[in-house]
Amino acid sequence: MDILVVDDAPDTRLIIKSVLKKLGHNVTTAEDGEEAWKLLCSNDEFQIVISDWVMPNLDGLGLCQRIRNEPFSKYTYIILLTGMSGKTNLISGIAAGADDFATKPINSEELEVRLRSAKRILDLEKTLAFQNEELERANKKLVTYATTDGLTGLYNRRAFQEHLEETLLFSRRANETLSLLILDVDYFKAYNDTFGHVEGDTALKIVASILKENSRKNDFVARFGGEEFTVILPNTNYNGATLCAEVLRNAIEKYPWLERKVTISVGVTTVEHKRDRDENVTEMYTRILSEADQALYRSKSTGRNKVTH
Ligand code: GH3
Ligand code: MG
Ligand code: MG
Ligand code: MG
Repeated sequence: MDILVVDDAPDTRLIIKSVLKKLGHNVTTAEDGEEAWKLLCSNDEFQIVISDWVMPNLDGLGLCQRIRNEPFSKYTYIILLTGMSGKTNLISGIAAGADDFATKPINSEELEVRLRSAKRILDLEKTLAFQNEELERANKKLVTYATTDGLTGLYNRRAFQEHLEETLLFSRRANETLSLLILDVDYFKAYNDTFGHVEGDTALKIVASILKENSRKNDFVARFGGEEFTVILPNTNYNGATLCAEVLRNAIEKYPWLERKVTISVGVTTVEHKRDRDENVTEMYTRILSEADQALYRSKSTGRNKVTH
């Protein structure tokens, strides 16, 4: 193990160092708490600190407190050395964050067993840290699964709703304009009926990737369900949103479709937040979605493959 020995008495440092070396540890020494602290801050290898209590500049208690107040990524096990064996000392040592105590003069057998006990704690800590990392990785994966559409890899409806609600609240607070597009593939039932569901799925994947490729970095593209997609356009007004929608509609129309040309109809709605409405976020979400849906319906009923506000 990598051990930092802190003592202002040179002979004590030497004795402890030679005992620890014999036990097979890597040892670094410091003359007082300040020097030890500098070493700890510049090197995260030290697993154990064996520190004298009474030292000039920064004493053992002060060093303990500093170590415990600093969120080092790994746990530092602290053994305080003391010549005094009064109970008040133990209490203030533990209160400052010490894990164990050893009395001077140093007895090598005592030090050896105390280090073995330290190793048990450090091993346990390492296992816990590893398990924590695993858990974090698993959680990230779960979040991805829960927010991703399995077919297209776009965000799913759940992620869309969450993001739209957040964006609506943010834009209302910041008094920013925001637009929403709903896009629906035209006559897709017929496409499926003619070419089958597998070809239909492929077409949906292509539509999804065209939407993604032709959107800006901050636009939020999702599969709302079936052959319907949504795009949240933050900080975008009526003209900007119409332009974006037209780019998407055009890109899909121009794609070199093999079987049959696929087109989409788009409904656009823009939220100005001009008057301060007393809607809660769910009401806002429902209203915006229904406005975009009505616009989509107008696109459909006036010929399809078009963008309507
Ligand atoms: P419109 O132009 O009015 O939108 O006509 P449409 O045929 O697209 O509308 P409709 O809602 O009647 O049909 C949607 C079709 O989309 C029905 C369904 O078979 C198909 N569909 C929905 N989800 C999927 C999917 O995940 N894969 C495939 N292959 N087809 C899907
Ligand atoms: Mg001392
Ligand atoms: Mg539909
Ligand atoms: Mg459709």
